[in-house]
Amino acid sequence: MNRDINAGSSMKSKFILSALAFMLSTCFIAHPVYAGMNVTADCMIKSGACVREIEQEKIKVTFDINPKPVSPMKELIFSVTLAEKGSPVTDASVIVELTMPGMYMGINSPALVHTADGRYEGKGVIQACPHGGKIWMAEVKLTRHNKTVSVSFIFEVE
Ligand SMILES: [Cu+2]
Repeated sequence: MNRDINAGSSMKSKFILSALAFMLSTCFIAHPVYAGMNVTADCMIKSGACVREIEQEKIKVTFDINPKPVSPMKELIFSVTLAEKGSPVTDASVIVELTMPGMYMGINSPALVHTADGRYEGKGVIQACPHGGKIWMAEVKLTRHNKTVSVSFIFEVE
């Protein structure tokens, strides 16, 4: 009789232990899994601005985010400097569309305004990712003479 009770309670505690282990493992394993999690940054924003050229338009786009390190839930200044054959482009409308590769994080498109010499600036905030993702894409869209062209920068937040 006594023996049976002991066997029963040890079975029960084994079950509780394995349930706990399962819960812990899903917690650690499931957390970073989302489509797009293997996308890697092509713009090392922590080391400085990134430069890319829009080939058809021959426009050089210099993109930066400050202050560094770039962290979520902090006010950030997005800046874009445009040059066409070495001359500043001062007549563009510029927005930065912020998205996470493979995850819908809402719409976040700070508008930038021209400050001087082809430099456009705007304030924005990068949301905290509920899945722990740190890779974001900034699509810089510039409109000039009723034509919109864009270039993307993939970067990592701290
Ligand atoms: Cu996310």
